[in-house]
Amino acid sequence: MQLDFFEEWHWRTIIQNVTKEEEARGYMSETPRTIYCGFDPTADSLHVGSLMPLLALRRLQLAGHRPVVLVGGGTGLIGDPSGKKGERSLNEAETVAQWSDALREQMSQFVDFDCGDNSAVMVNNFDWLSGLSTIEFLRDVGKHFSVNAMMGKESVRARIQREGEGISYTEFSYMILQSYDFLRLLEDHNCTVQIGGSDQWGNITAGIDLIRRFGHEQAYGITLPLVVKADGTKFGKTEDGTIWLDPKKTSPYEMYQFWLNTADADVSKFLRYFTFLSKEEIEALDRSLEEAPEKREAQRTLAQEVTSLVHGEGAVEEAETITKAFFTNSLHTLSHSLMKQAFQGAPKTILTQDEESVELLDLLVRSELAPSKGRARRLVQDGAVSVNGEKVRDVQAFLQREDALHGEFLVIKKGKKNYHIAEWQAS
Ligand code: 383
Repeated sequence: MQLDFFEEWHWRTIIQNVTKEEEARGYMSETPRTIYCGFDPTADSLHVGSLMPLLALRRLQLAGHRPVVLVGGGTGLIGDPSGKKGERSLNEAETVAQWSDALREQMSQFVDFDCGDNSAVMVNNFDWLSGLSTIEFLRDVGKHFSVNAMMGKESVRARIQREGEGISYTEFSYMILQSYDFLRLLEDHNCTVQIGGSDQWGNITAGIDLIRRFGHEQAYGITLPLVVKADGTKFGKTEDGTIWLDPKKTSPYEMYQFWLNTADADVSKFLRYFTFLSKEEIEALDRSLEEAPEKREAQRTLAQEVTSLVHGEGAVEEAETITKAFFTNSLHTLSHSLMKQAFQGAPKTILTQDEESVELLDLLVRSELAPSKGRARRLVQDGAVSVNGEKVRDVQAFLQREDALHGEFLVIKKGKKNYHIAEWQAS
C-alpha cells in the first residue's frame, strides 16, 4: 500500500491548498485514513465539473485510504453560496430527494464499495441534518461560530460587496451545516480529512475550526484547483450547453467529442487532471503533442480514457465508430442506436405520420438550415446540401418516407459540418 499520494498529486498539479501541509502529509502517509468529499443535489445529474473530486476520491482509495462520498440531501435544500454570484432559488424537497438518488447512483461508479478495509462509504447529510432542532443547532453548533469570521469568508464577502446582491440568512448559514457534517463524520466514521474544489476552502476550514472546538486535534483539508482553460472560456460547457455525466443528457459520443476537442494548450494539463495514466505515459503524449500535434494523439487518448472512466470501454468504441462515420461521410451505415446517439443533442425536425414525403426546400426552411425558400434553392443549386450522404442538386426534390434510414431518419448536411436530422415520429 502506497498511502502517500502528495508527490504524485503535486506532479499532476491537482493540489491547490492543504491545511498544515507538512503535518497533513505525514498524517496521511502513516496509516489508511478516512477522507470525504460532498456533492449537493442541485440538478438531476453531475457534470464534468464534478470529475476532479470524484477521481480524487478514487485516487485516494487506490492509494489505500477509505473514501466517504457524501450526498448533500440536507445542504442541497439550503444552497451553498460559495462561488455563486447571486442567491439561489430553493428547490422542492421532493425534487432534491430525487436528485440525491440520481447522484448516489452516478457517484458510486467511481469508487469501490466492496474491497475490504478501505471500501467506500456513501452517506447523505439529510439523515442527520433533517432531525436537528433549531434550539440544538443554535446552542450546540452556532455558538462556536463568530459572525465576524463568517463575514470574512470569501463566499459571504463576495456577495456583500457585490452591488445589488447580498445574502439571505439561509445561505449565510450554509457553512455551519457543512462544518457540522465534518464533525459528525469525524465522530461517527473517524473521518478526518475533507477534500473539495478550491471554492470549498472556506467551508472546509470552518469545519476544521468547529472540530477543534469539540476537542479533536487532527482534521485536515485539501482543495483541488479550479479547472481553467487557456482561452479563458468556462470549462465543461460547449455551445450546446453543459457536459453532463448522465448519458441521457449528454451522449457518450458527445462527451468523447468534448474531450477530443481539447485545445493543444490544455491537453497536457487535462491528461494529468482527468486520467489515471502514469507519468511516463503522459510525458510521452506531451512529446507527441510537441512533435506531431496534427495527429492529436494526446486528445484522442484523453477522450478515450475519460469516456471509458465515465461510460465504459464499449462507449469509447461506439463513439469512435460514430466519429469515423462523420469523417468519412458514411453516417448512413450506422446502426439505429448509434444513429440516435450521433444526433442525440443535435437540432431535429419532427415529421408527422401523415407526411409521406417532404419537399427538400421546405424542409431546409423548416429546419432553419435556410432562412427562406429562395436561399434554400441557392444552397441546393450550389451543391451545398446532401441527404443521407448523397448530394442533392434537384431543387424540386421530394424526400420520401421510404428513403429514410431505418425507416425514420433523414440526415441533412449543409456545407461541411452543419448537420440536421429530420425524424419521422415512431408509429
Ligand atoms: C455539502 C456538504 C458537505 C460537504 C460538501 C458539500 C457540497 C459543497 C458544494 N460542492 C459543489 C457542488 O456540490 O457545494 N458545499 O456542486 C462542488 N462539489 C465538487 C467540488 C467542487 C464544488 O460537488 O469544487 C466541484 O465539485 O468540491 O463546487 O458536508
